[in-house]
Amino acid sequence: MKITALKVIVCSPGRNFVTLKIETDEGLVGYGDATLNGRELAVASYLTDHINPCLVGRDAHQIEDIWQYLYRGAYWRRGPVTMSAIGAVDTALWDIKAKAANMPLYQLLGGRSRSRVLVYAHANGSDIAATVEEVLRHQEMGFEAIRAQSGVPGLDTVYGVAKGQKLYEPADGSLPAEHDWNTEKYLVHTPKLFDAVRSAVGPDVHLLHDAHHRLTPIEAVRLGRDLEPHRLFWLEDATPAENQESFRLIRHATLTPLAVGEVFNTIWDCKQLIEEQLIDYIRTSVTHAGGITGLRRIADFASLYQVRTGCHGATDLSPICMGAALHVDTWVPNFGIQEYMRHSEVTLDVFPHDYRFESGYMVCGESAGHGVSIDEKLAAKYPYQPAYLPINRQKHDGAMWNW
Ligand code: CS2
Ligand code: MG
Repeated sequence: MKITALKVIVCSPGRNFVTLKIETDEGLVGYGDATLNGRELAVASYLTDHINPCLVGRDAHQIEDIWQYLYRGAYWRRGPVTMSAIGAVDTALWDIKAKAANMPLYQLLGGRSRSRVLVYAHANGSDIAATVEEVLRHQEMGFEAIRAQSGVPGLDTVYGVAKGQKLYEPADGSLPAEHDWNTEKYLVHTPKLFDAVRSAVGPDVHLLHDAHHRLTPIEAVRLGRDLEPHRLFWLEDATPAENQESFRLIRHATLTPLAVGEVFNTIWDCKQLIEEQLIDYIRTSVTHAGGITGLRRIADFASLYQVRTGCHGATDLSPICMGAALHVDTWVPNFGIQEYMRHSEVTLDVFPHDYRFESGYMVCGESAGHGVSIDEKLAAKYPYQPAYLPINRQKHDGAMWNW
């Protein structure tokens, strides 16, 4: 089966997405997500200008060879732009192969390991009371796992907290917004947040929190210890993970489970974290980790060390990524949990999908492939809008910090 055409669709139904469509001479079409929040056009160009011309005429069934060709052939390996482009090609080719086999993608990976996929929701609020209310609302909706993020007294805007009633969207400016940050205020406030949340929801709800790379290792130990009484499901991105060794301090000083990886794009970013069991969950996504092929390698490696998957599933990954992730989640033996930030209606209209939410769990569809496509006509009504992620500066001296 030959690849006959590759098309990059950049659209903005509620937020920016980059989609790759691959067509074949047997009439089968596959879709991949190539969205990299705040750098969308870099990936769109990497595909259009550098990858797509090399793939026309190749055998669409040769998924692994094409992955190796794109990974090794670039010479300049790895990185979020390269691996998101490879991820989109790979996801589209797996979609095509599953359609050719006339089976849902999870069957091609090895069949069903679970009847449904545990997901976690995002609950956020401007203060503790508002966040508790949101957590209770999500508990009411049937979620068994809920991430709580709240505003921090003394700071105007912090990661994870929506402005007003809107769905939280971090990329909110045509240039990067500059937010104040103060770690001390955050470290004093967050344990109080979870005191209130845990007493409100009781002992059975899985609670999660994302430190979003903003702590040093010793600060992460302090937060991990302060949160131990609340038995979190995980504390995410406790510290930036370029130096994987830095997790030794956190791991050996606190019982709070650790999750890392949404910004990783190859197995090398997390090899030490996994083989030294410095983390409990690996967060890499289908889109950013080189597709189904890349994610499957990481998941299999993680399974050797009792590290479980916890795929990134923010709204800045498209429904195509969510659909593909749910098929991986349905198959993967060392599954942990799937992030599920519900896309807006306008996004879901542009990406017809067959997955569904059922009181705290997601179920992937049974149609051939990963079950998600794009309505190109409707997508064309939502042209790309430049949007950047914010940055943090330390409140007391204005120095750059991690957002
Ligand atoms: C966050 C992400 O969902 C999460 O865990 O870390 O929403 C992240 O902030 C965005 O994907 C950045 O674009
Ligand atoms: Mg995160």
